[in-house]
Amino acid sequence: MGNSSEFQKAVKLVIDTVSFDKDSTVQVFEATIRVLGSLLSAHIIITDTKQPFGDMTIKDYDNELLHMAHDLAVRLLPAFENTKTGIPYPRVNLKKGVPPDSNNETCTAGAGSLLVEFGILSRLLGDSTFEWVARRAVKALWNLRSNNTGLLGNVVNIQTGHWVGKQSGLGAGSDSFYEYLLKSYILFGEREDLEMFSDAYRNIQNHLRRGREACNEGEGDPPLYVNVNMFTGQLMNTWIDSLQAFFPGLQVLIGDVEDAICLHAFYYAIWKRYGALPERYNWQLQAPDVSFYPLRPELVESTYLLYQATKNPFYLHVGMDILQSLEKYTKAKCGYATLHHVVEKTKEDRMESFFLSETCKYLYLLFDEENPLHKSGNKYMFTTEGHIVSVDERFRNSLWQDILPGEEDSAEKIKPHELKAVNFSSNCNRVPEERRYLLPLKSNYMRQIDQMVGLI
Ligand code: DMJ
Repeated sequence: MGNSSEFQKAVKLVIDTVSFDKDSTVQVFEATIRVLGSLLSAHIIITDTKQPFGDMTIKDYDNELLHMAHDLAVRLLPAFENTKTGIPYPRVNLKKGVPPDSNNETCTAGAGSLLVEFGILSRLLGDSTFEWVARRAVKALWNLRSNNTGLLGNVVNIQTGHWVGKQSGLGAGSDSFYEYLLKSYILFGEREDLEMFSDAYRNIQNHLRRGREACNEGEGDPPLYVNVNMFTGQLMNTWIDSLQAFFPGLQVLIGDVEDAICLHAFYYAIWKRYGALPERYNWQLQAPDVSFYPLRPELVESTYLLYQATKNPFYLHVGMDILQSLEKYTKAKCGYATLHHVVEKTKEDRMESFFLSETCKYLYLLFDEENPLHKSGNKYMFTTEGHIVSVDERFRNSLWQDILPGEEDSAEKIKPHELKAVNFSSNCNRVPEERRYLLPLKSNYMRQIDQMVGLI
């Protein structure tokens, strides 16, 4: 937001007051994406003399945030020990390690989306440990995919490698696993990450996507990505969850903008109906299955990325609509509140940190056309928690190839300038100028979607 003095104040406050030496049991995934990610992001900005955000210097800065990130990551490491598969435990006590009564079951997203933060940390410190354990977890999960469909389930036993949750979908338990395969590739240029992502994307299209072929130019059936059994590809239920609304944003990053437009429109129709996204929406019953809305960012995130890709003012309209419903239904005396029930509009005394780091940030950036971020080309990428990290030579050390397991040829590493196929910060170049304004709005198509969600 260009507010250097507040940034400097906040960094100082964190350095002076935060300690991870606490007898506290945390979720490895949440601590990584929320805490480790924000420390690394701020450190990267502070130490980059060429960053475009104004005066971000911290007087006498001595890499304190990096040291804190290191300290936290070391406290998370016990989660990766004593697991037969290499897939980490879901929780760890910051002082005592894995609790004795710890659960052996974890979700795919929780265990398999640590690579961006752990990889950055490793490459900044020159210590491969963190990337090594995170990468081992991704590969272990990947190797457990079904021979038949190539899909992964949503819950796995970390000792036996047995799938406890056989549901394959794009929402809770799976979402960021896919996101981080692509984002790890963008950051580190390791070809195996792109290969896994491409395979996964193909399997998603083959087994999860319903609706007639393409939705080109707003014709055809709206796409719906359903939850299926990972081994058979059979439909498991008739709901989609609000976390899945991140997927159009990911599709923008890989250039599948037209499918992204169609899927986003479906979620927007649900938002229009309730002024929020219910946690689960049953597309058969046209009603919420789970009715709360904890101020999640996914729809705004996709809206922002689609606006960057198309520059179609429709997305400003969507953003305004979302902003107005947040103001109307969730504003509370000291912040914004989780909606306990999207129909009754009752509130809970709870505001998740992702409301600030993602929901508000993406809304702000959507309308801030002149933000330096938008003028820096492909230099920055968002982590799954909305923290910005630079796509940087620093993270592409070719020596790394010798240290990481299973890598043979350092010549295989992809250089940043080869990343043309993945124009990650915005894919506007992929949509021809003259079509940008036309893309999202075919009224018969929108009507079809409105009907599907019971709006009309
Ligand atoms: C965020 O914490 C992250 O985006 C995560 O990957 C899943 N979704 C939540 C917010 O809904």
